[in-house]
Amino acid sequence: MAEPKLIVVSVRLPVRLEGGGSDWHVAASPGGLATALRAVAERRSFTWVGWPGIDVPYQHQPAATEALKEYGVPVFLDHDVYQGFYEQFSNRLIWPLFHNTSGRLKFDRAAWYQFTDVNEQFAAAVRRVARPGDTIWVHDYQLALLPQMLRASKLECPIGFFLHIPFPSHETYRTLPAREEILHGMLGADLIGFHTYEYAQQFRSSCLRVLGLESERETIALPGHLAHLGVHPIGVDPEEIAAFSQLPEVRDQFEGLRSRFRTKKVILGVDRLDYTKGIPEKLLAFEEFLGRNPQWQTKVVLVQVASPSRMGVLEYRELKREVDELVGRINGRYGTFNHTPIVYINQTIPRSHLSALYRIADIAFVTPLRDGMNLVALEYVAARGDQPGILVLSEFAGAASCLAGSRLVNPHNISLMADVLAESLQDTDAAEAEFQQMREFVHSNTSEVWADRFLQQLANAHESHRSGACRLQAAADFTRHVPQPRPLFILDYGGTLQPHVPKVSEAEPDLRVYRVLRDLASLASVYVISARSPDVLESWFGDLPIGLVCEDGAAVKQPGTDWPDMPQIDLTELHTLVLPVLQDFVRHTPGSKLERRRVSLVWHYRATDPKLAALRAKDLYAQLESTLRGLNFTVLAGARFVEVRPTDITKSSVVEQLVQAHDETDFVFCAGNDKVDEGMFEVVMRSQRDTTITCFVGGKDTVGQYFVESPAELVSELEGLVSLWRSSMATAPA
Ligand code: GDG
Repeated sequence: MAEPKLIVVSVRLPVRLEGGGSDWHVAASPGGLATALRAVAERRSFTWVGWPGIDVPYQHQPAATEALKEYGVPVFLDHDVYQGFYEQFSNRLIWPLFHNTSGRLKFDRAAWYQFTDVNEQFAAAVRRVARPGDTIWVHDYQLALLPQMLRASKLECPIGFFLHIPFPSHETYRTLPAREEILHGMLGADLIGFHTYEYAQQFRSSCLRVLGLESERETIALPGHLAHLGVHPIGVDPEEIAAFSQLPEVRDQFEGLRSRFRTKKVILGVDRLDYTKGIPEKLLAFEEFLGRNPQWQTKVVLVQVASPSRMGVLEYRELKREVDELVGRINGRYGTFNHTPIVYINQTIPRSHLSALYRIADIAFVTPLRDGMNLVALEYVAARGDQPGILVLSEFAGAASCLAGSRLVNPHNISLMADVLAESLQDTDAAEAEFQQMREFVHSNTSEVWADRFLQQLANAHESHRSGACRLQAAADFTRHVPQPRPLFILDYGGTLQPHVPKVSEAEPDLRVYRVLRDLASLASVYVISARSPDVLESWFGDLPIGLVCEDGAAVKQPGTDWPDMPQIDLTELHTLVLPVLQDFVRHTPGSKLERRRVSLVWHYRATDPKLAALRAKDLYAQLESTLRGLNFTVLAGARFVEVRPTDITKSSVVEQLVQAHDETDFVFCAGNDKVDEGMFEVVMRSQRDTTITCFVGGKDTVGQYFVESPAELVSELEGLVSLWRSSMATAPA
């Protein structure tokens, strides 16, 4: 069998296809990602899936695929679709929004369809090459829908997603028109990686606000799936960068620059020409610095490399005009016959030139308004070897959270940046300690370490899924024949057999639920547990030969009998101690409400602002626990409710009674959908019967042995079981 491989999926392949017709050749086009993954690619079987960077007519695609065979699997995109997917949706909507420049938003429905369509095409390409056990690592926002599409294909592969750009605050995120779809798309991954803790937290907060999904610090539970969050700041390869800087061509470049700037200090900016990179702000700060420090006017030069980027997009063309004008103005004002303050290079320069620039620069001036990480900051530190340099860095770059030793600036504060430049130029020789701190980070968090850590966490995340509950369909394997004596089924109702609905009046069982209970009752002892009153349960199920448990444990009606009297319980403490607390919480938590049941009080917060509700629920739980200490009442924290009820009247205590009352049976099946139902599972699993099946409805994150994703799936499994047992009875020898 072939060795399991790593499938890397990014919008661009790390090579560019050139040529045409049946004559294609491949040119290297390694970006930061290819460099970062080089070490991993050398150690394991590896495939890259991506767009080859050129329009290839349908009839020439086989030849182009053949030419690319060694480098990866191409996804060919029509020019129009690519425009909508890449330039419109990715670069004119997600990019500005995720970088907090939402004034530039453009939503175009056709582009959204093309975005979805391209993600589908990538999913199809991955499905063609993926084998069970392979690892799939999807990169960046353009492919944000892909993880969920791949999960839906049930590939049996760990799926990782890494976001290279920032994740915005939920206030910004929620303005995105396709906000639910994008979150769901990313949440399909086993592991979602971010450069910083802040981005991971903002993602969690958006999941809560937009999707109502509560989460743990590093996991978000979804039906049938647990998405892990990881903080993995990307690195560079400092040894390779240092070795490259020693190549003869780089040395020649360096010597040329040294003699050219012999008597001057050099400040360096290297950016794609992008409005997130803060290039105008940097130029304005330099202008102000020159104005306020005439002694430096002919002794310092700013070399600004601004490599052209996305020139098909209007905003980028406008930025180019703005930068051209600023450079012209500053050079006009402060330039002399022998000195040009800003050396402006609006081209992509060869790597050897860049490397020499990193070495000559006394100060790297990196000023993005927002940036996922910023590789230039890391490359500058790596390229200098042992020679210290000063990094003036925007606090809005992800790198700011890692590079202790950099001089942080707010790029919106032009005067402050001018001050920091002036200070830094005074003490370029005194920056050794700062530089060592940065050096340590860059050498310990290399690109290889980054990739290895991500992939290790991905493997762990995937493994932790597999060791959890199994999907219920496996249960049928243990139980081909109707167990004898009669099996026992204990089924929660709301959220388990029938989905939760906002209005109580719409909560009645549909025909399928009714029928499956009726059929099951012909083979098994069946009990349904609900929060409803005896009257409601009677109106729904009164004519079925099943047991009913009202108000989550207040009373049990045995099959074929009448309801017993409700228990007489002293609820004084509930009404004197608990009721005022809950009323107070209702007053202070808009959207929450109080439900008075016969034996319990319930505070519901389904309609409350999720973040406030989560905080209030925790407070309430803690307050009630201390109020009720030593009393005979229990606090239950369920899905969007907190309930107080007598300790011996809970679902778990009823299940305990039912299991004891049916001590003849060796088969107990119990299903529930809430955290508070887990207590029922524990009772059943402790009961020491030959077969216990405890099934959680709504995902694997449970102490139960099995799971299904929805009430509909549970009902259909029960239908399957009934029909399996009936057919086994029909074929059994007389
Ligand atoms: C995204 C995120 C995150 C630039 N000009 C030239 C040139 N470059 C190289 C630099 C560097 C790369 O391009 C730029 O990387 P950045 O990190 O600064 O920015 P993005 O391209 O926006 O990358 C970013 C990154 O993904 C990785 O996760 O850090 O936040 O936005 O490597 O050296 N290279 C050459 N000539 C140039 O003129 N040869």
